[in-house]
This record gives sequence, structure tokens and C-alpha cells, in this order.
Amino acid sequence: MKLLATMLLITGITVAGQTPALAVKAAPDIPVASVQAHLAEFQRIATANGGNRAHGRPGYQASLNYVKSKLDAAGYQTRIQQFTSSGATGYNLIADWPGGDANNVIMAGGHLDSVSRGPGINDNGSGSAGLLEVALTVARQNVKPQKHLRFGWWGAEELGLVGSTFYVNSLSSAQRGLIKGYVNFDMTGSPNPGYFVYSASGQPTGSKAIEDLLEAGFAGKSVQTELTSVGGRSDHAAFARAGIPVGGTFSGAEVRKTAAQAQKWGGQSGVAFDRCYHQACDTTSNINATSLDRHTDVIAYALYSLIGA
Ligand code: DPN
Ligand code: CA
Ligand code: ZN
Repeated sequence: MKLLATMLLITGITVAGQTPALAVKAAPDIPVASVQAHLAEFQRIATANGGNRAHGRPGYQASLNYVKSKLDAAGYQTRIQQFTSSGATGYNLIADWPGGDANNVIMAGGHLDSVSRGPGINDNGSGSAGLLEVALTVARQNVKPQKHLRFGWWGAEELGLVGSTFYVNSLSSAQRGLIKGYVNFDMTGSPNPGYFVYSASGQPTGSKAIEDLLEAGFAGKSVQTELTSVGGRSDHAAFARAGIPVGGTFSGAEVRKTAAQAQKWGGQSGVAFDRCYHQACDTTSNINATSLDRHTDVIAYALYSLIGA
């Protein structure tokens, strides 16, 4: 009885009397307050460092230190990768969760830099904070995945996908071949939000399996989605060019919400999904908490499924 209770605890399955065949962990519901706490820290960092977290500026370095220290304390193997862009040193943060099949790697990532005009809390504090909280949840639950899980926080995306491209170029073709999927999260808390999934057909190696999985994650929360063709506008493009299957979610940027979209998702039609896109007003006030919560839960859902948690 004691052994059975322990087993049920470990597997997270609570149905009494049923012995699970596999130790499958249900995808966690990430508390949005935990994600918002990371955003508050990014905002504090920007405010203390000239109002931004941009490549080559002290606010970027402070953001990197914040994310890295959280991951280190949680048991991740972290690594900072340096590169040079526009005469300044840039940094990627790579974090590996120990364990899983090293020949089957699943990656999730987003860019950590802001533009120099503002603090970049939606673009892309939102994706960065969501990825961080999902990573910390994996650690807290001591997930033992089948596949190997790796996260990336990219530098200098706003200068043209510089950090993610540098990372992909640093891999041998054999190493690239081990990465079975890359999921990108860039802008997830837009104030007039949409629930977009990257269209697999909009990428050289867009993954229909990842597209379906992300759609299923939203459907499980009764949120309708639309496919969007994000092309080369974020870091997934660096992975797609290297032949790695990619996907992602997005809550919208400068494009205006249509009447049909406002009908479906609420919010204001004829207004940009993010009116503060690349502006000084991209602060913690520029975040829709419901969007941040839903997109982050879908990040967790997709990753737990992809790694075989
Ligand atoms: N990465 C942002 C940018 O290029 O400014 C915003 C963005 C993300 C746009 C995802 C499209 C898709
Ligand atoms: Ca949640
Ligand atoms: Zn941007």
C-alpha cells in the first residue's frame, strides 16, 4: 500500500487502484502570476538600465544573469555562448535539462533582447518569461523525459536573428540532425491578443506535427486559433534554414485585429494586436494576462508532449 501510494505520487496519477503502464506526467497548469513575476523583474532591469534590455546594453546582460541564475539554482546545465554583432558582444543562453535520449533533442526558445527604444516586455519578455517558468516547472517536478530537453534564450534577434543564427551555425551537421524539433515563443502577452500558431506551410521545415500539437493545446483550453505565416520574422527561421522541424505560437504585433478576430477572441477590432510593438510603452502595462497565461500553458503542453514527459 505504501509502495503503491509512492508510485502514484511519482507518476502524478491519482486514480486509486490503477497501475499506470507508463509514468506519464500531465502537462502542468503554469500559474500566470509566476510568469508575471519574471516580467516584473525584466521591467525593473530595464528601468534601472536606461529603459531597455537591448543587445550590447547593460539591461541585456542583467536579463541574462537573471534567467541563468534561476536555471542554475534549479539544476539546469547552462552555457553562455558569445558572439559579436554591430561591434558589440552578444550572448545566447543555452540550458540543458539533464537526462533523456541525447540523440533525440527537443528545443524551445525565444529571444531575450529588446529593441533599444523600450523595455520589450511583450517583445519578448513574455516568451522569455514563459519559457523560464516552464523550465523551472520541469525542474520542480523532476521530469524524466524520454527525449533530451534544451532551452535557448537568444541574443540580438532584433538585429536580424543574429544569436539564433550563430547558435545553429555553431553546430555540426550531425548535431543539427539530433534536434528533432524547435518550438519558438516570441510575443505571447499582446494587449489586444490573438492566438496564432505558426503555419507549418509558411516555413522551409515547418512541422505539421508541432502545428497540430500547439492547436490541440489551445483547443484543450477552449481557445480558437488561427494559423499565421510568420516567415523569417523570428528565431525559428534560423532552425528552419538548417533543416530542423519548427513551430511556435504568437499573440500578434503591429497588424490590426479584424472584426472577425475580435468576434472570436474579444478585444478591439481595427486596433493593432500590440500598439506598443517596438515602442517605449512596451512595459508591464502592455501585457494581457489571459493571453500570457494561455500561451504559457500551451508551451508547457507542447513541450511535455514532445519530450515524452
Ligand atoms: N520578433 C518580433 C520582430 O520581428 O520584431 C515580432 C514577431 C514575432 C513578428 C513573431 C512575427 C512573428
Ligand atoms: Ca496557467
Ligand atoms: Zn521585435
